[in-house]
Amino acid sequence: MNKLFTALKDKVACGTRISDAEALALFESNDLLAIGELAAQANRQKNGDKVYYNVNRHINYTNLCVNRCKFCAFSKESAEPGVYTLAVEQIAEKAREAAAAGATEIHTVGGLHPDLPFEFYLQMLRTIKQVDPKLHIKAFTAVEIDYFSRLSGLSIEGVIAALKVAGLGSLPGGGAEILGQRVRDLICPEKISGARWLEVTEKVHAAGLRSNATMLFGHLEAYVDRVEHLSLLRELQDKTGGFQTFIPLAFQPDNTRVPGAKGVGGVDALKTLAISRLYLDNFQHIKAYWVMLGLKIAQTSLCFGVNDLDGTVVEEKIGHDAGADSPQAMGKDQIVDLIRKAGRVPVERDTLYNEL
Ligand code: V47
Ligand code: SF4
Repeated sequence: MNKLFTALKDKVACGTRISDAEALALFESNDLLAIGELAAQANRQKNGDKVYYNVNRHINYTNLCVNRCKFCAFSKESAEPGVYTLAVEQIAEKAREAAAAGATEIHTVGGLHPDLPFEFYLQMLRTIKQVDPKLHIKAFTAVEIDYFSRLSGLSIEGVIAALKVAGLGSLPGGGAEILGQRVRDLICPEKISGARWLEVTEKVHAAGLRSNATMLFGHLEAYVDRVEHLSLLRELQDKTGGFQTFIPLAFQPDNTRVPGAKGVGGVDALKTLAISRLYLDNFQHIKAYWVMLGLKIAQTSLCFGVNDLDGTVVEEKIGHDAGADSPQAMGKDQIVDLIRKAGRVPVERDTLYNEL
């Protein structure tokens, strides 16, 4: 075993933080099994044999978006075929179906719609809560919170306070992409900067809401951009402790406008999940989002430091519009079976990781 892995083995055993240089060396290493063994050990120390999942339902209220990120095959312009915006009653119907199917969470995000007023989003939250007050609403990325602030003239704090009163429970981790500006200028030049994403997220945590963090990988970024991204998240987590889960999202290239884009291979996906577990020592959970990874890699990642498989999802659009070949939904029994067949203990959780 070379010097890097000997040093990291000691660090993992003592719970000592790994450096940016070590994370970069791991990305450059081809010893996937050694990286995975370390990550599995780090995860075992934190989470034992448990693997979490939840019963949830995604609702994407509109695909009309003024940003038009180059990696996004979901968003449309106003006159394009396939553009849609759901009415609040249609959203309520989906929430009713979800509640009837035993969902504990509604995960709802959408495009930055040019015309909908801020009141639409408040009404949407209130309506879902009226359908079933027990449903936890995980909604809106930091990108949308920033947009609502510009739309309403309210401060970020004012937007968060109004959404909370209307029923917002927590935030998903989208919009982070790669936080470094060099890459953002290439893949999402219209989107808020990485610095702004971090600033809004800090305010979300200060308001007492938990959120997740994602990283979109496998497009035009270099390993050094991934390490910088992880470093910015680890730093903010040291400050706020408000992140629950880290979710590396494997880029799906179909119908996108990223030049030369290819899909993410299994080795890169597993390596990235494992290094995330090792580097983000202040994150309790690392999630394999099976929609973007496919079921086989998602299951295999349970041997590479992952302890969360997300949920039943039901109606996924963002990954599937970009060619994801995973199913659109999973039954609770299927998720439990995937986890058991990996020799681990499935645990249904709510959005805030209370065991159900
Ligand atoms: O921010 C867009 C990504 C995100 C593509 O917090 C793409 O629990 C791959 O954030 N290929 C939204 N990814 C999804 C998201 C999420 C998903 C599941 C769980 C949670 C959570 C959060 O999807 C966007 C963007 O980074 N995305 N296009 C694409 N072509
Ligand atoms: Fe709009 Fe989000 Fe798609 Fe970017 S990723 S184009 S902000 S919907």
